[in-house]
Amino acid sequence: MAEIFEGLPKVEYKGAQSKDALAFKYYDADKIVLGKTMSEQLKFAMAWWHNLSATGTDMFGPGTADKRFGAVAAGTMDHAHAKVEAGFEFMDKLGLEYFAFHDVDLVPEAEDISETNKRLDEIVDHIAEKQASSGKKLLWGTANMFSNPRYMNGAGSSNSAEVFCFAAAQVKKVLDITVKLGGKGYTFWGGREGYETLLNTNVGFEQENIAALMRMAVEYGRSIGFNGDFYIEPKPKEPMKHQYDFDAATAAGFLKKFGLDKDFRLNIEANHATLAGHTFQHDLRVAAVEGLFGSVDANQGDLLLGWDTDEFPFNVYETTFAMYEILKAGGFTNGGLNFDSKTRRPSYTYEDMFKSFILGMDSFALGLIKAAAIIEDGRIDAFVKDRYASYETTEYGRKIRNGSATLTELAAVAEGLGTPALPGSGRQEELQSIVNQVLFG
Ligand SMILES: [Mn+2]
Repeated sequence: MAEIFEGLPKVEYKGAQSKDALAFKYYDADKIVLGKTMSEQLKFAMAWWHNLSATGTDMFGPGTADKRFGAVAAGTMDHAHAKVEAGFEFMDKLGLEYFAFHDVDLVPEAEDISETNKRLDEIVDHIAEKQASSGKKLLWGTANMFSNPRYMNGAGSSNSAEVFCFAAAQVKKVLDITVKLGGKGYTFWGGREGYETLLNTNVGFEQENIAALMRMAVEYGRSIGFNGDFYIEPKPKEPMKHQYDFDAATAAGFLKKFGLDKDFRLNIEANHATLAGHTFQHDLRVAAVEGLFGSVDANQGDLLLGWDTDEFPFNVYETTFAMYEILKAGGFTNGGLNFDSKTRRPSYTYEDMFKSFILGMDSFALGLIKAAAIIEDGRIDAFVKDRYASYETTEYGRKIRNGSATLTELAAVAEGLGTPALPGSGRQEELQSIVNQVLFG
């Protein structure tokens, strides 16, 4: 197969002083940070949809990028094969070890699902061959259950049992593919699992049905040898007015209510967290606290806009705080950092695809280096520990923690304390200064 990204090099680490636009300044794959290589800590993945399929189409105009990759026409099986060749050449040149896809990113959908599945079998054989020769791995697979008009009211949450069956068929097929390609994750992003108006919606019924679909996915997946994690990817809105997987806390409650929390974890997307009115860091922390931290869709939004812009990560404060949370959660096991990010519409060249990933990977590499430095510095962790010290240094504090305290005895303690001391300064500004000192030296 001819080289597709002709003239674009294998991207190398050249260090922070380099002015080579096609080199990494911070991502040094084999460098050890907190006991693991950067590539092990970061586990970068390429999203098939944005990188190989998206052309910049928006509701105001057609695409600007030509992503036929040498195929005569887009939307053909020739094009599907060309995307496989392009994807593996791209991953090789960028040093990406993982990829992720939806079923319909891989092949054009046919009228009949049996025909779509035949097309998938053909392309999955091609991907498997490329994996065997390159060692690239599938981070996770997912079924697109939001684009086809049949999913206008959702998939698991659809009012139509017929549509539910199509959703089941797609989930089953993608689980088969995920197992065949050795994937360690299967993601549910509930694109249209929500509602436009409560006037036509039975919320409890729809949530039970979503859980039923997920339970069937777990049963089927485990029966065919899928031993990875299932993920819910929270998002509060868009395309629906309200989506059931609103944020990490809502998704955690849902998983625990329906007994799915043993098999499911959360795939936290930066721009979805911010749409929910949280920071990226907040949703990562909630996932970790719930014991559900799994994987990350890496991108960044524009806080001045009310929709999901899926930009390549650029803000190093954000990547630092994200990596701080990820390291504190124990790092990735089956999950990784999937770039659910797309070039801006005017950045339409192959070179822009490379530079986008260089930006995203360097931003997260820098975030990893700085988060490790904050942890090694130790002042912030020490302050947080000390802030709760009264629960260790007093008997009543210890009893509150171990669950043996009563209101009566604590009321007696309060009476004995007279005028209580204030709880100690939060020292937010001091801590923020420490962060700046670590980031900028
Ligand atoms: Mn997004």
